[in-house]
Amino acid sequence: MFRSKLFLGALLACVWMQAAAAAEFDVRMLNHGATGDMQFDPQLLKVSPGDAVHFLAVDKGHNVQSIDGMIPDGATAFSSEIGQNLTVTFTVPGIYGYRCAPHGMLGMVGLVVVGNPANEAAAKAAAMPGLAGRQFAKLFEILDSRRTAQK
Ligand SMILES: [Cu+2]
Repeated sequence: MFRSKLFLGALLACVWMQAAAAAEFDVRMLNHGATGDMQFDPQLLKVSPGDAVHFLAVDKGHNVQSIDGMIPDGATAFSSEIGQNLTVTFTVPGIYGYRCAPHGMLGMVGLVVVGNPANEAAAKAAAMPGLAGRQFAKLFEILDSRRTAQK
């Protein structure tokens, strides 16, 4: 009896710690970003499974939506209304590519990396063409360079 109570206590402590450890991040939708017009800020964000990301419609006329083939298996696609905030809690590890529907083709895209990006090759292959594809290529390069720097 004592042992089962101890076990339950330990279990509850774990659940509580996980809840407490979940972090929150902001990604802003902007008309004028740090390196150009129509950008998410930050464009590349690394989080841990269970963390929440608030996509904030700071400037109107934008939205955020995941791109088919650029999210891990088992993850739920997400999409916001134009000009609305959206909070996404990322539970499934992997890379998530997303875009603004009106401006994705102009390069208004971004990546959220949740824990281990096991679907990186698939996400790269599914990236959009044109300016969006070039932007994604840049973000994947930054991701690579950070990984190299950590070694
Ligand atoms: Cu936009």
